[in-house]
Amino acid sequence: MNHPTTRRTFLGASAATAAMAALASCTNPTTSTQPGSATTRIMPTDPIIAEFEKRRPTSGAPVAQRLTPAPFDTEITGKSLTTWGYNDSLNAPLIRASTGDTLDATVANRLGQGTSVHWHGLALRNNADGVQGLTQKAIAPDTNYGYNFRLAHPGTYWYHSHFDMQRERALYGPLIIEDPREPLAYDQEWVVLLDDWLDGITGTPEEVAKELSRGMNMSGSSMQDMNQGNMSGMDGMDVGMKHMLMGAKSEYLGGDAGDVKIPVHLFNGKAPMNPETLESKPGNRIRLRIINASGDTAYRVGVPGQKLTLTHTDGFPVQHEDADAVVLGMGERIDAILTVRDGYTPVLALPEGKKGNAYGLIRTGIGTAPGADALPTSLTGKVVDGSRLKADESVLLGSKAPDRVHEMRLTGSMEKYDWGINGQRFDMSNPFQGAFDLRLDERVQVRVINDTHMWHPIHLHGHTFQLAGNGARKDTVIVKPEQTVVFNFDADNPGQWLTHCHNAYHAEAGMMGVFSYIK
Ligand SMILES: [Cu+2]
Repeated sequence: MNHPTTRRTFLGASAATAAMAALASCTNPTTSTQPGSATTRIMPTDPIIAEFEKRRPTSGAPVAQRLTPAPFDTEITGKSLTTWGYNDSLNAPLIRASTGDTLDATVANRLGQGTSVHWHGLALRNNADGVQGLTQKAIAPDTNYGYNFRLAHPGTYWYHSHFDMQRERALYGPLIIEDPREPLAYDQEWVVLLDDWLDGITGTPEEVAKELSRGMNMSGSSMQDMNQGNMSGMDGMDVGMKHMLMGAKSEYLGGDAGDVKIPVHLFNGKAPMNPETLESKPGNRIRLRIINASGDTAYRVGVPGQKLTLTHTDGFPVQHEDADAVVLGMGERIDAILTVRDGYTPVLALPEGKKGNAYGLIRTGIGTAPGADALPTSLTGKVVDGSRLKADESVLLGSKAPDRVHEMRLTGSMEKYDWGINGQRFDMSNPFQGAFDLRLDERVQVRVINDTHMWHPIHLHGHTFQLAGNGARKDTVIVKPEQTVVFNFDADNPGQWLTHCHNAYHAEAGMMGVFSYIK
């Protein structure tokens, strides 16, 4: 056991303690000094955060939203279960605003444990970023917490809990920021959230994370469990591996596709036996806003026999590109235009390297709805993901030599399940160890080097970087095994910003770090 405390820091009761420790520096609100160094960090409570907020565009219009995270009863594939969600639903409220509006969200925590809400993809004020332990203390049970911040950029975003494994239940929802000067022409919109679901069906996310943390080797705690008979009824290589998925292969992702056995995939909270249906008319142009909210599954999304015109990734416009299918890693978003044909049109999401599907149907009034079994099991032809698209001219960063270059090596293995960054597993009680320091107004280049045998969707909070070579502006990017992805961003949003793999189980295991503005 290399880091016996790492998991404890993330899980359960000790999380609040870790949050307190990390925010202890807030007694001196503007500085956090590492032992043995004179580094002064711009903390979320620094007055500069409010100063920068005033510079953001404002419409003066508030958008109020109450979110109540709580347990609720629901049904998935005919099975009754209790899970956690916002406002008692698998479909959390769709928050819709315009650029420049101020989001005024009240979170009424009824979970019986701490929580926080992260607004994924937004370049927002640091103290509203929702990372308990880094930008705020956890919201205590039975208390309310207010998030209030300006929405600076239009696009397709989402929000989710950033506390332990809570996002792996239904604690996530869409956040759409309209552009008052929208250049894209379309008749209808369909916001699509995809999720890999297991809670209450094969186990709980915490049970899965616990099992995976033991790694693939049959030593240590797995062997102890066997000796104690905890794994009775299982045999052979399945011993201790109720949830770990072996041999999930995706050529597109460069090998191993995922770690977890997923019993059902959801399209807007609906399993394939009862798909969501959108009413439309032939010839309508539908803007699909597709969000991968899953924990361990990349989805290949397409409409069999039709092309999608890809227009945005992670909220930002790209040079339009037609494709037969698009792959989304966890946390990624794609906007696409689809022209509706007569009859039923399935929007199909196939989990890379895994069984099953998720889909929704567009209906124009004639024909018969296809069943889940009648849909194709593959989507081929031209297949792309956001990392292969080019930024629209309007959002190019502009060429500038980097002031600072950071190397971010992705490390770890399935054998030990010791996912980390630069060989270190993140510890929220010591968040600045190994931090990527940067200063305001710098052009920062990040070289993400995947030293592992698995792909990772790497996410940066508070910024939208640009992939090298005039690539797309993104906040989450697929990095394949042994691949190096280079991106640049402008350090224009002071504070402390998490970066992490958006595989929930990899992040939990320690593949996280901090981009830390220093003075
Ligand atoms: Cu990962």
